[in-house]
Amino acid sequence: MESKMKLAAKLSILAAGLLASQFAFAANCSLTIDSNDAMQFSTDALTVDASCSEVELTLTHSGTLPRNAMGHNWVLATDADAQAAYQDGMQAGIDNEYVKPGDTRVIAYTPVIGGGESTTITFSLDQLEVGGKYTFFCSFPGHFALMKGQFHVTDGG
Ligand SMILES: [Cu+2]
Repeated sequence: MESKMKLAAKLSILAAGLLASQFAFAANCSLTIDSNDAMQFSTDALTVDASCSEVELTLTHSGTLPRNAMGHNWVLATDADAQAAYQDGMQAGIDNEYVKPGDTRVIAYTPVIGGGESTTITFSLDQLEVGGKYTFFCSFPGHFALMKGQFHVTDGG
């Protein structure tokens, strides 16, 4: 009798865990990407579901170099706009997080962080289309060549 109850309790915990993980998986609205002292992002592709009302993105920097030497940010633009937004961002300087103030080509961006730091932003997918061509990149001067990737919006529903 006692063991049956224990089993039932275990099963219900397992079921709750499965439900929670399936829910989190279905709505892929939370992203984490790491950066390092070797001028690299941890991935070259990120995917979110179009049903996300907001995307939460966390950028971490697992290196040790300071923000002004090996700082990284995460900037999102269309493939077509990315290069120009990067060029203008570099010019804007670190005080502007290497993003031109008011740049409408920039869909979302994080501040520039140094080694050991992390930053989290949330942004809406209102401006983005399923299957659109989007590039994420770091706009720290000289980093664009190595630090970029594709951002996909999928219709998982
Ligand atoms: Cu960088």
